[in-house]
Amino acid sequence: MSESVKTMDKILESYSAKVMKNRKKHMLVVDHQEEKQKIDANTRTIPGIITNRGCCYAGCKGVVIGPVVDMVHITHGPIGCGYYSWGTRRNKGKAREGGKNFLAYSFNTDMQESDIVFGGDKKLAKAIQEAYDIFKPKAISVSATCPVGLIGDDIHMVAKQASQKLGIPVLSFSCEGYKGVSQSAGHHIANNKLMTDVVGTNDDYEPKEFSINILGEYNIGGDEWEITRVLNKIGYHVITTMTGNAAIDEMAAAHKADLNLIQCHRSINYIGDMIEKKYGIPWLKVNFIGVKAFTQSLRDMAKYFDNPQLTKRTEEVIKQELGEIKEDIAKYKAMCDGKTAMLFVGGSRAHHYQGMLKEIGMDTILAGYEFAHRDDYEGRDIIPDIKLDADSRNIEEIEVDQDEQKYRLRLSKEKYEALKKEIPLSNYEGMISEMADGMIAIDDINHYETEIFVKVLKPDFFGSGIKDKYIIQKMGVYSKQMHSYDYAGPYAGFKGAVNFARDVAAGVNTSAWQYIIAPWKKEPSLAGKIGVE
Ligand code: CFM
Ligand code: HCA
Repeated sequence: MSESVKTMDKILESYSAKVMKNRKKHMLVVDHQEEKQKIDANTRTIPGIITNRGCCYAGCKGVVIGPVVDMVHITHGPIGCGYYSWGTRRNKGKAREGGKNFLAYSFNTDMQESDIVFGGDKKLAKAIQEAYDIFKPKAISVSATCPVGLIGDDIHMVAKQASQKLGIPVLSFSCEGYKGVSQSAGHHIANNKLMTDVVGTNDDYEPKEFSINILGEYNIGGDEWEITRVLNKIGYHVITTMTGNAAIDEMAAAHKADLNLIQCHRSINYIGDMIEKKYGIPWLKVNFIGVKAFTQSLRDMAKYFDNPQLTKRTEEVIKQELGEIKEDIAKYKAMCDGKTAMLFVGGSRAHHYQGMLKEIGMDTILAGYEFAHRDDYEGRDIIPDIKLDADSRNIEEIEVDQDEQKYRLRLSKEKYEALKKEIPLSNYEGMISEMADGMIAIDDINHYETEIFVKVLKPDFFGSGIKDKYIIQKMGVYSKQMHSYDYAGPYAGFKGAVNFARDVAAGVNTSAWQYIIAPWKKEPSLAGKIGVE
């Protein structure tokens, strides 16, 4: 029996029968001989277990809506949630020419006891007005935290009235933290509102050739800037990125694109599906992390557009960019070769970084997600198998509006079906398909399981979040926050790959880890050596 299987069994045996039954379904050892491996995901964490998950408000305000630069984002609730979702994610943004960027601000209604008792809607209306008077934003968002749902403030009515009075969109989100089982419910809530109230509202935009949107990319540490640098060089026109460094008018013109790219499937697949259904624009699953994956994604895009100049330019740019980074990657590979990694991140990075690690010679022996759904592990074709719940895709209500004159429908049904066989068009294979046999896939890992796996399987690198990073480092294993990249980045694209390789090479090779056990615990103290003890 492999060490991985033994460790999994050891962990499960230490649980009570009920917990064991639950956790057993959330972990597996990859075996591609088995026809279709199933893993439980997107279910409630067992109370008492120390999870790395966040909440619905974090997924809606913190993740999807928060990065839009020219909107004022108001958190309606007591101050804590607004404060702790302020700045830590490192989603960067710049003002457009003549425009504004409010990312450095934290706007909150700071509800007090009296607001909880007598209602907070008047305070919210005042806050919206005040924010408008001072900042004159193009749009405002209002995100509800737990107590707002409990006392029943009608934030949607307040937002509607404010929008009519001020003449700007005021988007309200009932994303109370307790909804759903994780951040995931918040992604869905944010996606739905962006689709109903923003996408499709800017018809003035005149799309250029090769127009695309990048969905599920949040410009953490500047990733989006490195990706668009390369895409622009090839000749693409990015109408909007959702929502890293996004601007409201650009998102409103998303329906004018030829193709949607989906980087993080988990947080934005709803918009990808809804745009496809409503406007007939397909989406392509891409991966911008790692040289090979980025190169492959660029080639898949060229296949979609099927234009000789674009294809030629794609190859030229790839060649040129590879030439510039080849030596650096080889240098860092030599420092990392043969080392092992574990990855536990939100809902997509545990997959995206495996290829990058492999390029520097590191195998990922365990990988998992905090809040992904089964399709992110097993692939989209398992969908009919999933019990639909409030937190699942729901595109039935979307009106179909496929006017070929108005929108840029590029593909006939036949071409679409033919392309689907060659590239991941409106399809995602999931993380497990790319993991090697014998590796562990684990959902919603808890701190106890993390400790055991790290102690027994001794990885050289652990890609983690803030909640687990220091526990892992205290065990003598280099741990990097894959959410915020600690203080570094960008890590996406060609130049990002070099940054990542350099940081990992430094982290796994530092001599710091040998001092985790104090030297005097391993060898006699100086006093002992000279015989005075
Ligand atoms: Fe998507 Fe993200 Fe992720 Fe995510 Fe997140 Fe994030 Fe993440 Mo933190 S949207 S699922 S909800 S790639 S904030 S930028 S790093 S957990 S793996
Ligand atoms: C969130 C945001 C987060 C948290 C990161 C972490 C991020 O889900 O609330 O736990 O280290 O990327 O900032 O995922």
